[in-house]
Amino acid sequence: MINQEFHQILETFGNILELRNQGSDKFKVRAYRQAALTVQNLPKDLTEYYDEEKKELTEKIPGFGPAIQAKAIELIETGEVEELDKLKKTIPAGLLDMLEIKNVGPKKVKKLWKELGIENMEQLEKAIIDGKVAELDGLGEKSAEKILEGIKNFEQYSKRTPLGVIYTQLQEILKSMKECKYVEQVEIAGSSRRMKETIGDVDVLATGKEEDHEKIIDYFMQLDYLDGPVEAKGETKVTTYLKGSGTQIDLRVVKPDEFGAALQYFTGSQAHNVKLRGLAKKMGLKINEYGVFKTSDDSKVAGATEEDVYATMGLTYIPPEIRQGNNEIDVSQKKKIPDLIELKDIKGELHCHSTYSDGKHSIEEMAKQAQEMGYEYIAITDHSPTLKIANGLESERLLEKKKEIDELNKKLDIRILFGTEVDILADGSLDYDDKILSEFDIVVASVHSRFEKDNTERILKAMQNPHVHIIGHPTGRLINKREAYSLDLKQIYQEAANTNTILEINSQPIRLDLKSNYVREAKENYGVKFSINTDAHNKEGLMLTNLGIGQARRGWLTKDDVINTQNLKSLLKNIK
Ligand code: DGT
Ligand code: CA
Ligand code: CA
Ligand code: ZN
Repeated sequence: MINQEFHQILETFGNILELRNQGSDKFKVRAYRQAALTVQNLPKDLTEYYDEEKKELTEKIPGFGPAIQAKAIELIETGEVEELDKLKKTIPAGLLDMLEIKNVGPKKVKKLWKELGIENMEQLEKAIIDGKVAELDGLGEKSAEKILEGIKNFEQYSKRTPLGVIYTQLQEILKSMKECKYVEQVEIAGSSRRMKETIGDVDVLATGKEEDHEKIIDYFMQLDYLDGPVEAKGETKVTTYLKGSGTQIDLRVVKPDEFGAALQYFTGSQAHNVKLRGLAKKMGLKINEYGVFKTSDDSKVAGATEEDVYATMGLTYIPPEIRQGNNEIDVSQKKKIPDLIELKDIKGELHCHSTYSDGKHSIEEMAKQAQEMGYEYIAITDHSPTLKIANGLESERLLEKKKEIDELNKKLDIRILFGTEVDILADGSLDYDDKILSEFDIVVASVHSRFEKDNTERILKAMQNPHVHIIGHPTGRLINKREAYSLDLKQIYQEAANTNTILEINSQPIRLDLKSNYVREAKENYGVKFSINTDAHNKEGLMLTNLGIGQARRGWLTKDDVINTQNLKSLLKNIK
């Protein structure tokens, strides 16, 4: 985390200096940018370079002059860089926000600021609508429109938190709430329960005796994971914020005989609830957060459990992840809801990194972690050489790695597969030749460059290579950061099916790529198979699989659709 933080700090230094542009700053700007890039690609955590006794960095990091070195040490020791706060005060605060807009860099911000006096996003939006931005030299109608689109995206994104960022915290909250003696039942509802990839706010629902409701609210309020102002506190509801992300969190306390109905209602999605209400109406029923009632005499027919709520409407249970307002209600009426995949079905990991490329832990440490998690196998898929920034492997080191794996396999109770994440190059060829590729047990092929281009041909060609088993993070999107590159998905699905190439569901919180609606289409219309991978760069990262499982369930996948639910023997037999 600290590398990312320092990267951001150095970027901001560079950006502010460029915006102020006082002649002599030019070289400093470049130095900060270079250093920012270096930090992002360091093979180890910055803290690991720090000698606590000598109060200095133990290794010389390329591009770190004395000034940047000092800032790194200050960040490690104090958690902040004081000079940055001072520097920030020298420009209007809104300028840095404007840099967050897609397609807007320091040059544009500076122009907008100097020539039109624009100091924040609201002023920028207004100036675009007024046509002033389009008139600027070097901008024009088209780029003004692009910026406006970027502002809209920024606003939409910046309010939502990636689920993975708060997922563990939510599990902790749930656990603590269950320990409260006044709480009879508690669940996280809303989009978090549906495992949506980003969360607007978190909805917690609890029940207990009516006289205990306020005590439950008070207990919740003193939990360690909450922070910030209390927006509203009533007898049955409180609104506050999560520590860290600042995401809003609501707790509602309801009566025990209404818990199921409330859980159903507040789990949503809204679109699902609308369809459910429509069905209820047709059946002479009325459904709301208090229960299911007969329209004729208002008598209550369900409410205590979610299962009852669905059953009174002639429905089998619908898992939260697929309550999206598609056809899940029809399918449930026909009793055809599939047995969705669960975390316990996963038998191994097929995409992760070790210290042989940009991972933090050794092959042995990664393997032991996987073993502890009950896995049967783990493929260590380090980067190929092209991705120099991530310390890709040259062929001598491959032999070394292979040997290390062979040795470890003799002594460990988990099978380590010799793998690679090979770069798909610009022309769709791969970064290792076929001879080398044939040596690997598992080959994941991924795009790590040319995100602005259409990458259909490139990926099709990679899938046609007989040695490629899996396409890693197929669309390249980064939630809140980067759109997917352009792809003709239908062609990709078709070719994946034709060539028996697996598409990855990458569990990284900001990737979750392939996303769930694509997953469902690829499965149902093309028969594509998937692998749920973590792309872990340290051993803790191996535990992100539950996020990928969430995406897979949202995409209606069962155990049979996912290759790493198979035991090692059938896995090796069934991959191409
Ligand atoms: P979010 O918070 O934007 O990530 O998404 P949700 O789904 O958690 O939405 P939220 O927090 O506004 O409401 C939680 C659930 O409560 C929602 O999924 C369905 C239900 N709900 C809330 N307001 C309405 C409403 O006006 N109509 C209907 N039908 N359901 C609602
Ligand atoms: Ca919510
Ligand atoms: Ca809410
Ligand atoms: Zn990777």
